[in-house]
Amino acid sequence: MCSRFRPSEHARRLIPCHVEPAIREGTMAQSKTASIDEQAKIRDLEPERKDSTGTHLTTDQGIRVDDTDNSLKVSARGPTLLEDFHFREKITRFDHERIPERVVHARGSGAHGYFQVYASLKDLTRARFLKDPAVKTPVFVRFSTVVGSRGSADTVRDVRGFAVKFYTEEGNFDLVGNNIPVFFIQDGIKFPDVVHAVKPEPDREIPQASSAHDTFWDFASLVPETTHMLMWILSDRAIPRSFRMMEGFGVHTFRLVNEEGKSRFVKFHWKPLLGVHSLVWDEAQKIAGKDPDFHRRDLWDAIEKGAYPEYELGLQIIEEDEADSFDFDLLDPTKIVPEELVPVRRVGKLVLNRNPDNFFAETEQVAFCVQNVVPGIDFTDDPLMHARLFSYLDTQLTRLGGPNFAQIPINRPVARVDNHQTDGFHQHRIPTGRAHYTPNSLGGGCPMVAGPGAGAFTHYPEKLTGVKQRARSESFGDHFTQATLFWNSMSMPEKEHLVKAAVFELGKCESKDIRQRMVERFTRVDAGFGQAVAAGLGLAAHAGVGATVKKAAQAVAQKLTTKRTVDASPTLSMENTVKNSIRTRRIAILAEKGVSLAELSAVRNALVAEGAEVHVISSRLGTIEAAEGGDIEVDQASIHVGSILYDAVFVPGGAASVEAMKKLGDPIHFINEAFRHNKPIGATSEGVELLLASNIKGVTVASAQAAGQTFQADGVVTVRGASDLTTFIQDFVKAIAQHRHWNRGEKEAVPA
Ligand code: HDD
Repeated sequence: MCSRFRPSEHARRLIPCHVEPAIREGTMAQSKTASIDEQAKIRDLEPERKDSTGTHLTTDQGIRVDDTDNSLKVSARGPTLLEDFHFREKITRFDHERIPERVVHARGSGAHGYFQVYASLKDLTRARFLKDPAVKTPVFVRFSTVVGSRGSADTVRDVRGFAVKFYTEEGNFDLVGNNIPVFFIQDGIKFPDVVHAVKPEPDREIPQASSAHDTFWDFASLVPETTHMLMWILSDRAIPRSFRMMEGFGVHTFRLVNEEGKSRFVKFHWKPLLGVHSLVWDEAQKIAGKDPDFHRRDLWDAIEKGAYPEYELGLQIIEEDEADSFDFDLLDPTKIVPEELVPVRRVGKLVLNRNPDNFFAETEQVAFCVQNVVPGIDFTDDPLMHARLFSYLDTQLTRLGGPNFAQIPINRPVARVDNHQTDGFHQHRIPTGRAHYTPNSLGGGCPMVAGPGAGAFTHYPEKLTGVKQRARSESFGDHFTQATLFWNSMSMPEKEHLVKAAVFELGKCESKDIRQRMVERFTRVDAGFGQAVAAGLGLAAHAGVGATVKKAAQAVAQKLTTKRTVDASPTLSMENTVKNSIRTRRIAILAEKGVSLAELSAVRNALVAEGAEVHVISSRLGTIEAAEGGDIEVDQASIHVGSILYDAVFVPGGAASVEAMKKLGDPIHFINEAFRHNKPIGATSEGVELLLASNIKGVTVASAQAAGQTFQADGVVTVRGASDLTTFIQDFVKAIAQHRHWNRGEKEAVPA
């Protein structure tokens, strides 16, 4: 007996009379749905996991193999025989190991975890996973870069994908977002254009994983709607320190629909509990060479060590009747809703606590589809979203080889799947029975459609009228106000980084016309911004700019009187992020033979107690002898690492250790580079001498406690001859929690 769904009128007549009335009427809740807990997806994947420990090698047909190193030949030196089925199978399987990489977001890293809502959101949505705070919904998350190929470096300047698959009891919900809340284009029909422009140029396949080339900026300079997103991509948001330290955004305005059918607009946010932090561009480029897997490794290591990445889900709720109250169109994906106008309500937490068992099976085969929503979450008429509703399913057909990709273990829902979609490449199910059509009487009318009372998805009955046309709404016409808002919201160092990034990117363009057009564009965003970029490129700021800017400003002023707006949004600045913890920060201790064990240990223990990861770095691996005697284990040799792979550096005292380091290029370079990249630097006792021997800039002060000098600069913490390191440690921890010391003077003069 089928006991799940509300039958259609027609099917109802065919339902055998022994089916309960509640089912016939579609009011009975789903009965065969798996109960969901944090481990539900992990359990679901369990039968697919394969551990070959203690087994014999077999062919794909299960036949044991006697030799996998020598092909079958006519004699030891003779030709290979076609009969050798093991050889042919092994080579054939190898030949077909690769599948097409994603056309965008090819490089990514995934992790399992769970999501739990803090309190029921039943006033807002009928989505069950958002209504029950007792439920931990399993998730799989994939972070990615957009432009580069699968093997490209992690730390390139790019948008980062932040895609979350929730395996809810009502089916899969995919929130396929980015770490930037707006997009380059307003209508999905332009997606192939923007992607062709940013990908390596088609004749030379150069450059890899970079927007710094002519075709991208040619497109951008001709398409004003890109302006707001360009500001974000040139900002430090595009070079995150870690996937664990970046925000995520659903970008589009979605709908939440509650049990009563009331709809509200919603913007989805992910807020990392560690705050939002970035790299420095010079550092990011160097890391791409030294450790191209920097972000992937960081995510993997954090999860392995139990430092689980955590993000809060934030909602901006906009009542339907408020939708027109802003100075932009809510359906325009190049716009944010400033948090100062609609606060972000933090409603639940995402925790990533398990690495995949197999990269290909999970991270590569996972297929996110924007169309995957559950009852209570619905779409809006954003034209970018609509293109996505088509594109994601379509792309998986090629990438994953056919229409049964939802049956691949990582993609299959934990909720039951029953339908008449059948056959096709790689069908894994064995549907039983004769009636694979609707309506049927031979199968008891099953599976039957359900009503909302039985958990069915019913599309929000939005009223629509209109004339068919290819057009862009006039309300999508303002491409500058929010770009200017972004500029206005940045701190001074962030503005400097934006200018430098623009100069870098445009300086890589061969066409002067493109540079000039972009300078004009940036000048419309902000005259000072445009002029600074022009100066960096050796160009004149565009003539007539003053008039354009004035006109734009007038238009904004006019809007201000009628619509809700802000002229700066402090929440957009990373300067205002969480800076209260050093958890998971990587800290280098530079040491050679003769280092002070007391200082090294006291500082290391204190940093580890605060949750940091501390490495002793020396000229070679093994152990070094401390000044007090006893050996200290070296974690990394300087040949393997560099300051770019650390968040802060500490130089303990010990005269012999410091004298040795003063004669080596690596420790001096380490200090110079850390300083240049605005990183906290700590030194105790003779360790201060190493700072003085480097090129870093600051002031030297006679030490209060002992002979010699201390060194002072923003984010540089030093002490000489203190018997108690408590104050030093407190100050150093505070400096590390700041992440970077952007206002450090004269850093540009330091050779690194
Ligand atoms: Fe997209 C992948 C995010 C616009 C077409 N997109 C993809 C991924 C993310 C996003 C995170 C990687 C998913 C994964 O890890 O497998 N995309 C976005 C966001 C957009 C956006 C936040 C704007 C708001 N995308 C967009 C448009 C189109 C696509 C307008 C097409 C009309 N996106 C794709 C795709 C991809 C994809 C070609 C490549 C691989 C895949 O889908 O599964 O279909």
